[in-house]
Amino acid sequence: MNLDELAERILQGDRRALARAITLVESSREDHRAQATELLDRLRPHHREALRIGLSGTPGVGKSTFVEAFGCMLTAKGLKVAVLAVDPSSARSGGSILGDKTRMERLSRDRNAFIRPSPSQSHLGGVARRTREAVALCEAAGFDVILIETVGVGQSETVVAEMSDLFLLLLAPAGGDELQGVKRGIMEMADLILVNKADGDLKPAAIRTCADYAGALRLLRKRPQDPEGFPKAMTVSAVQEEGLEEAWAEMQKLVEWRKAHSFWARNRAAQARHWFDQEVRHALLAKLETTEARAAMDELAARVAEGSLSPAAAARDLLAELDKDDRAA
Ligand SMILES: Nc1nc2c(ncn2[C@@H]2O[C@H](COP(=O)(O)OP(=O)(O)O)[C@@H](O)[C@H]2O)c(=O)[nH]1
Ligand SMILES: [Mg+2]
Repeated sequence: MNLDELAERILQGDRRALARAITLVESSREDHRAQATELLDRLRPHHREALRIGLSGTPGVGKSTFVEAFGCMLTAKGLKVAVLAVDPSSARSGGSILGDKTRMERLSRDRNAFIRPSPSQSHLGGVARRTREAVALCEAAGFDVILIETVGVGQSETVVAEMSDLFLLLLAPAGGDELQGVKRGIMEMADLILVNKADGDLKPAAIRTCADYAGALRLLRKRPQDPEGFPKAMTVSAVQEEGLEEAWAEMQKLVEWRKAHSFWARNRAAQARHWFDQEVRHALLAKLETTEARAAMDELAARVAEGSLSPAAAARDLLAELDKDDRAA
C-alpha cells in the first residue's frame, strides 16, 4: 500500500490502515521514519481533532477496568474511542496494556473502539514520540476521544500530560486517613482526581479519600486554565459503573470552558512548541550516537584524561568535527 492509499484509508476510518500506520510510526528504521513523517504531513491539513484524555494511576488502582467501563459508556453515546498507552516499563514487564486487553474484552470487541498496546521498547523519549504520532493518526481516522493511559512511574505522567487536553488521576481508597504518596507535581497536573472502587466495603474509605484530596486540591495554587471548582475530586466505581456519567459531565464542562476562554487552543499550541523543542534536542543528541562520533569522542576523551587537552577545547573540537560531517553529508 502506498502512502496516498494509506492516508486515504485512514481518513475513511479504516482500522486496519490505522493499525498499519501506527506500526509505521513505531518503527525506528530510517526509511520508515521518513514515510511516517510524510504520512503525518498528508493527514495534517484535514485538521481533525479529538478530545485527548490522559489517565494515570499506580498499578492496581483500576485503570484498565475504568478504561473499559468509561470507553464502553462513550461508545454507547455514539462516540469513537481510541485507547493508547505510554508504558516505559513494558520492555521489562512484557507490556501492561497487553495483558489488559483481556480486562478490556468488551471494549476490544466494540466496533467504535480501537485499542493499541504500548510499543515495547526502550526509552521514554521514543515512546513519547510514537504515542504522539499515534494520537495524530487516531485523530485523522475520526476518533472523538483518545484515552492515553500510563502507569504512575517516573516521568511518564508528565509525558502524557504534555500530549493531553485533560489529565485524570485515578486513585484507590486509602487505608488510613493519610494521603497516598501522590507527588505534588502529579497533583498539580491533574484536572480531575477520580477515587475508584467506591463500592461495597470500600465505599466509606473512598468517600474519605476523596474528601482528603478535595482539600489538598484547594491548597494548590490556582491555575489560570481552570474555572471555579476545578481541579475536582470525585468518587467512581469502574466495576459498578457508577459516577462515570458524572465524571464525563465534569470533563465536558471543563473542556467547554477552556474552549470558550481560549485555553484549549493555547494549550495545544504550547504543547506543539514543547514537542518541537524535544524533537530538536533528540535529533542533536542522536548525532552523538553514530559510530564516527563515538570514536571521535573516545579519542578526545583519552586526551582530556591524560591532560593534553582541556575539556572545553575537546568539546569545541568535537562539535567542529560534527559540523564538518554535516556539511559533507
Ligand atoms: N471493588 C472494585 N474493584 C475494582 C474496581 N476497579 C478495578 N477493580 C479491581 O482492581 C484490580 C486492578 O484493576 P485493573 O483495572 O487491572 O488496574 P490497573 O492496574 O490500574 O489497570 C482488579 O482486581 C479489579 O477488578 C472498582 O471500581 N471497584
Ligand atoms: Mg492496567
